[in-house]
Amino acid sequence: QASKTGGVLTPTKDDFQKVYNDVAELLENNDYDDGSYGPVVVRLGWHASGTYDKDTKTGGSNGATMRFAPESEHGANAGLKTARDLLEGIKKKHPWISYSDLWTLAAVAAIQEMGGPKIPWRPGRKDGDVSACTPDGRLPDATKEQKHLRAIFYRMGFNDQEIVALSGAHALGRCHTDRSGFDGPWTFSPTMLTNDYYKLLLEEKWAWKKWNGPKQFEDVSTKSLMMLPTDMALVKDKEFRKHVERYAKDNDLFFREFADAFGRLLELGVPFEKEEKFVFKSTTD
Ligand code: DDH
Repeated sequence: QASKTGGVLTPTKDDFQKVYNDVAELLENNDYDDGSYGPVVVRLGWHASGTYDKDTKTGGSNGATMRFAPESEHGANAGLKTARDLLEGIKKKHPWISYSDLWTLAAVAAIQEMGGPKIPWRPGRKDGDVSACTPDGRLPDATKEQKHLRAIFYRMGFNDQEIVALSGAHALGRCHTDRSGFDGPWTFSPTMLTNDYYKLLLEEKWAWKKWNGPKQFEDVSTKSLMMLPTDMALVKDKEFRKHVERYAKDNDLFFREFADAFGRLLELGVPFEKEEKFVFKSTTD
């Protein structure tokens, strides 16, 4: 047991599995959004990690600096307090885990519990202080297109295929007018990870939504789904589109390549001491 013995803390895989189980229990069966906190918890893990800059080796999930202003106040992080507050109860119950390990483990739990692939995960992140907050502007701007996507994700060390794989997370969740200003879900099953995002990108007709909000697309047939300009860039750009087509055809391939890229995202910039990764049991296993 990590927490009860005192002295040297060496949490075991079982200790982390208990954290996983507690997160899993919190996610579903509630009135929040589409009935799950899963999507916003995934987004927390992504925004904590996606600030990484490989050249300066700054940012990334190590530190959990989104706990502090100014990072907590960055426009891209609007709404993520919901996820941070939700996980506060887990931190109280398992005080030995760092926030940075907890947020990334919770994102893994959310992906797995929403029907996604196993994401091998390892502990070792340490919480930092306000001085490690990253400057605003490291996360993608949804109003932009392929050139911007490449600048942002190449800075983290990802390639075109990984950019497309990671973007498939938009099968999950929705945009909120009081957070990003955009509105609506990308798919008809926003609490299940599937390759529907790619299928819809290719198969639906998309047109600019006529409204007073920021420029976004809506599907012509039901007008109930949305795409951001950055999402549409994945089918406009020839190199990106190749991978959209690969994933639309093959969900297993999407799951494998998503798991690789998402697992790496959560590890960017973390000076791990151990190689061993844990694969957590899902509640449905
Ligand atoms: Fe995203 N995302 N994301 N996204 N994202 C939003 C919601 C969610 C962009 C913009 C937005 C990734 C990539 C990009 C999730 C996961 C991931 C919203 C809406 C915007 C805007 C926020 C709101 O109003 O609540 C842009 C731009 C990009 C890009 O250029 C590539 C990636 C890589 C991931 C990931 O997890 C790997 C998830 C999940 C959500 C749904 C959140 C929710 O509350 O629901």
